[in-house]
Amino acid sequence: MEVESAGNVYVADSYNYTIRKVTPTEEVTTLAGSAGQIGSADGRRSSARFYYPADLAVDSAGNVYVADQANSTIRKMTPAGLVTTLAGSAGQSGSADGVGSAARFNLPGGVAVDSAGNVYVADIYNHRITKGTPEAAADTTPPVITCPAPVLVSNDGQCHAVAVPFENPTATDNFDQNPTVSCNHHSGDSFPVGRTVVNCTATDAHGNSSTCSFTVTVSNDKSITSDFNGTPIPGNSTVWFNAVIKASGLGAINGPVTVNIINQKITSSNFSLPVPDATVIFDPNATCAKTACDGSGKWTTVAPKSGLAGNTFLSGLAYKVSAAGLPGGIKPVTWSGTFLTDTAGITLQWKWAAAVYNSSADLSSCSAIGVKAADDTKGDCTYKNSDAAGTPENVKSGVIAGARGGGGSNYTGSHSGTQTVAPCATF
Ligand SMILES: [Ca+2]
Repeated sequence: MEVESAGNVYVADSYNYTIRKVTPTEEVTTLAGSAGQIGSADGRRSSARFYYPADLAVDSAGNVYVADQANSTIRKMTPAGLVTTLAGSAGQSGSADGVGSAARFNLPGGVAVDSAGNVYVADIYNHRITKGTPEAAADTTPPVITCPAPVLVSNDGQCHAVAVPFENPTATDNFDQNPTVSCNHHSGDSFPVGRTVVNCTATDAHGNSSTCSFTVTVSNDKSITSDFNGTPIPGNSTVWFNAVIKASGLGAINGPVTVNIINQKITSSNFSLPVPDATVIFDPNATCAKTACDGSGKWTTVAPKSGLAGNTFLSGLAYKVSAAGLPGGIKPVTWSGTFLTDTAGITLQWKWAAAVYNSSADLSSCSAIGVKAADDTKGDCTYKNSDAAGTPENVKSGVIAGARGGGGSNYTGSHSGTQTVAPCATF
């Protein structure tokens, strides 16, 4: 029972399972619940149900807090008569602390509220007093948002954009049953060939938010299939896969031209190797060619835009062979990827090779192996020799026969057939 400032008396009518009010003129009304009807339903006025409401408290705004004892929950009724379950879960007794429905009580018998809106519960069978902070202040927890897995769709071999449907992210929240979710791209939007990052945000009713992102890749894969090794490849050796390009059409374009290859894979019946993205920048201000890789294994090569003889290194991958080695006669082996450029009008002559390095040669760090960036005997910034673009100069003494190489001075292996590629000008 509680007397509020206006003189109204609020009563938890335990055995009628109702909340009642007595005015100063002794008029008695039932505020919520229905006499004789046991339950735990939230709802307005008589549609709400209680199960032995043992005690109540009224805050300065007129909200009524109820220790709904046999439900082991704390209920809240607004001045408009809407009853919700503030804390606990009906029929689930326990002693867990938590927010909202995650908290547990064991037959709570008393409730009080202070001027700050903190709710105190006498949790009798747990022999303790529990404090709950006000809802708005309590929810500082952002929603949990889950983005879909990366989306990969293939177009029809052309460079136009395609509509890509995807599963929307899902979000849950400690208080808000339906946090809003929005993304900077929508399912069914048109996506260009290439990789687009979709950023999404979930926001709860109190303004807490969290983000996730995923990628939508529209591929336009080109591939080159080649024979591979005639003889077995020894265990613990490394296969150095390397690819080169020669660009044409650069002279008609002002400024630098960038080429990217994404969605690269090297596949065969014996292995399926994802290859990090790679970039080549043909820079009118570059006087020599050089390449470097980052921690993810992505190669970036900068080469002069004109005057370079031969090929330019594009991409490489060191594949450490297991102790069991690889059998002879693996074929075919296919290298595929999607070519992109920032400048329309160029074409690329693309080919790949693979050489084997013995178990003593360490190719595990791409930044340590010293890859030659250009065929040109003078055009590489570091290696003024006749080695082919893609030679791992710092480990080349370890080359042995195998894959597409015969050992000796064939540090890259012999090249596959050449494919002419018109990259999609989509970035
Ligand atoms: Ca929240």
